Amino acid sequence: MGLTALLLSSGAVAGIAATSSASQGVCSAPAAGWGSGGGLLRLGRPAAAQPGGALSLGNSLYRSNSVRAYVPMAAVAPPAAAPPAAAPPVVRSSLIEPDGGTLVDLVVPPAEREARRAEAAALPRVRIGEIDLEWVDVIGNGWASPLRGFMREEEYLQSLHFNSLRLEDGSIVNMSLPIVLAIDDATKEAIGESPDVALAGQGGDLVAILRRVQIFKHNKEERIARTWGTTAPGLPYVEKAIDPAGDWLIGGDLELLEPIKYNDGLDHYRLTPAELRAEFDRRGADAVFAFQLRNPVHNGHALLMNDTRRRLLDLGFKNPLLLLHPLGGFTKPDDVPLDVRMEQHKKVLEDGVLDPETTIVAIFPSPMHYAGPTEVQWHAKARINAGANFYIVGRDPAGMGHPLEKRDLYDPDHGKKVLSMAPGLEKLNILPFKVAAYDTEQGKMAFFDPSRAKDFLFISGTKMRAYARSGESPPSGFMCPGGWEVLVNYFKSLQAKEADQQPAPVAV
Ligand SMILES: *[C@@H]1O[C@H](CO)[C@@H](O)[C@H](O)[C@H]1NC(C)=O
Ligand SMILES: CC(=O)N[C@H]1CO[C@H](CO)[C@@H](O)[C@@H]1O
Repeated sequence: MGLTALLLSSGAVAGIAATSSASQGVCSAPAAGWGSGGGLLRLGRPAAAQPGGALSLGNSLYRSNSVRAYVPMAAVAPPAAAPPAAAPPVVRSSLIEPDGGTLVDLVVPPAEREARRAEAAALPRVRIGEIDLEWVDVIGNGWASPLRGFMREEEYLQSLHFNSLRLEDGSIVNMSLPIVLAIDDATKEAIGESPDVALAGQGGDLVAILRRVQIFKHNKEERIARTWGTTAPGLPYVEKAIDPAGDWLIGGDLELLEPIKYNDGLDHYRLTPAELRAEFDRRGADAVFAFQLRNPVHNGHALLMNDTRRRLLDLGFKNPLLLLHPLGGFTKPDDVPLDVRMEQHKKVLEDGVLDPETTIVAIFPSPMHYAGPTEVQWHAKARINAGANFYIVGRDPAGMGHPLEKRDLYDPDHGKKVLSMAPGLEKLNILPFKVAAYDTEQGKMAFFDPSRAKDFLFISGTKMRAYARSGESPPSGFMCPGGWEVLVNYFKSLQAKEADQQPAPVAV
């Protein structure tokens, strides 16, 4: 194991969150001891899992913000040289092992599909919702490895209470979010004593078989309180997927009758963990740094991602690749929708803000919980399974504004602190990472310089919306013109929709 968390802070990442939380756009001073000026870049022992790699990065902590702090690291031996171009491609075991050692793949092989479908047709049927289907995709393709189905009670309790699962061999893997399927009384009744059930989509189409099922009580309040740390009304996932759900949970082993397709024109972006691993190998990556996001990419993000790559090169890696990994499942209604974000990301690559040669854009199919530090562990864990060995974490990952009060639901620094303290990660080096914001002096996104704080502008998602609505452009250099145009069109279409929804004046 060796996932390395690249811990970034406020600025660029904060500046894009499309929420209206109280501290949006404010550059909060980082807690003492965590480097002055921003976030932390944490580097692990990346070459350990690599054949022939002799890179040892040591265990000391670098908490100073000085660039010199990480210079000694460049002195260590570089990773094993890549094979000459003419040599046949080396089959790698990959950069980092999936949790539990093997990548889970629960899609029935094509030759067996017909028989399995016929079997499914005769089983009691559970109608699943859109978010459940996203979880079927997530589990089926191994994002949640070693989980092989919706959680039974034992797994549910471990996830809820320990944020992890103990495997048969005694080893422990993270699982900070319970992945469960709820059913109502009538469905429970219909299943009766059947050991297996079929899962059907909203249109009645058979999707999967759930085997050796176990049905147990769905204590919603307890689940919500333990996952979110609050039962305040207005939590988006709770309102969408838990409040309306049944009072029972059904766990079991999943078998997908075929790969899930969304048919939204974006399926080519939905690379499975196995496909991503193959792509990293094909491109000869010797490090992969994942960036989870659910917002448009601005130049501050690009600056951080470029800088991360440069640091990895400085450390001796020859071909670090960026996995730009937008979340594609459920998001709250005021987030920018997936199709618009993908269009925007495409423009960012076309406009050369990120280098297409060293960037892979793919969709992470998980639904969003907005459960802050609890959820960020899930986001990191899933990327281990996809083969990323570096993980970038910014300010307030997976957080949102408090639904009732004018403050963030979670301390914006807790996500990165929790990741940096996750058991098993303590033998890592911590490197400072600076904050990026719009530098009005230079007229571009730049690393924040506290000595001339007044020159820096933090552009929040809310501010972006305001620019787009008023037809005003953000300062040039904030986002590439192609990417900005995509957003303007989206925000304008929203405005038009809202205008349509205004109640028509009633004649008296
Ligand atoms: C990031 O790197 C690419 C490729 O080297 C470059 O074209 C682009 O301008 C850089 N972006 C930023 C924001 O620095
Ligand atoms: C990313 C992360 O938090 N990984 C940890 C998951 O849990 C195991 C077992 O506690 C740790 O070894 C990992 O470091």
